[in-house]
Amino acid sequence: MANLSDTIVETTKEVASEDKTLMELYLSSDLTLPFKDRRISDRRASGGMGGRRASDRGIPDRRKIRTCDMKKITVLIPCYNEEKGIGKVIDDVPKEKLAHLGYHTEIIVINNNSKDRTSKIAHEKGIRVISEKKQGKGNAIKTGFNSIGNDTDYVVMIDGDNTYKAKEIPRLIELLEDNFCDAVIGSRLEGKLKEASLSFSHRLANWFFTFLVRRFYFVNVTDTCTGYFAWKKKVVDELKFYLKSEGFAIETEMITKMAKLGYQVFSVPITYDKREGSSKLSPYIDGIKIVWMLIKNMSWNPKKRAIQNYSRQYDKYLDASKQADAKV
Ligand SMILES: Nc1nc2c(ncn2[C@@H]2O[C@H](COP(=O)(O)OP(=O)(O)OP(=O)(O)O)[C@@H](O)[C@H]2O)c(=O)[nH]1
Ligand SMILES: [Mg+2]
Repeated sequence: MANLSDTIVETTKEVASEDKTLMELYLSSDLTLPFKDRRISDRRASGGMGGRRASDRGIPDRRKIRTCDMKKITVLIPCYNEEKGIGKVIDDVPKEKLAHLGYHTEIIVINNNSKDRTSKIAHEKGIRVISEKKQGKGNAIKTGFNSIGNDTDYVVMIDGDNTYKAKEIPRLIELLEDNFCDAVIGSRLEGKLKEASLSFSHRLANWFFTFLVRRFYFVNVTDTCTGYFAWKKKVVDELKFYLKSEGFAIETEMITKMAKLGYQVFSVPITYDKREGSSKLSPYIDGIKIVWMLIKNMSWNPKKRAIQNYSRQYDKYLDASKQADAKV
């Protein structure tokens, strides 16, 4: 220790003319500190007094993000007999990375009469599980939307079969956080398709549906049948009142109705892997429902629909008040 003190004293004298403080000396040296001083070690970690701080380099400084300042992401996972994939999807959600970026994460599994261990696995991992009795992915998503807390800022939807990679969530959120758009979809066709993940016929059908959406709805997306979405919460709050699909046409319905509602939707490339467990999709029946949804929504008018809903509610209110008057 004596040697260390001597070195410091000597060096201090040497650089006194340069007007450096003792602390700066410690910071610029590789010497081990003879005492614990968090201010000094912290400064060293961030590159010294003259160095650029993490926040200056575009990296959020975790010490500066107070818990109350954090935003919240709610991740919805619709599941029907997904015991093989659900655990992996939950584990893959990058909670720590998102916390570092300033986000809390809540995961909600929407279980639809699964006969396997889907619900048990999610419970064991401490995840909130909601049961929806009406079968179908569309029904599950609508229930999920109605279960989101008001404290949520962004909503993510991802399948439970481990085809999409939850660790890519930050890539989708970035576009929303930057206000680049209101909703983001993960594109498999412009992303990384792992071996045997998407058959040629499914790829072809996707190209065709995507062409129709781009041509007739003017949405600049590259994969309309994807199961990976992220929205600003305000979009979900409006969109949920207009959704009717019970099954796999839900994605097409959401994209086309978002376009009609005037929201900006873009795609980002994602990874798509071979599914775990068996598929619930009926290619022909669901394909026809998707095409019908595309045709039907071309004449869909959200304003007219909103007025219709409002006048229906108003009629109900008038009926109720007439009945109340009759009783008096
Ligand atoms: N809650 C609920 N989820 C469902 C239902 N049907 C499908 N899902 C879920 O929706 C997601 C997509 O279903 P998949 O069977 O993977 O359909 P797909 O991804 O279009 O087709 P594949 O390429 O074969 O995987 C999965 O997480 C399913 O568990 C349902 O009736 N209820
Ligand atoms: Mg799937």
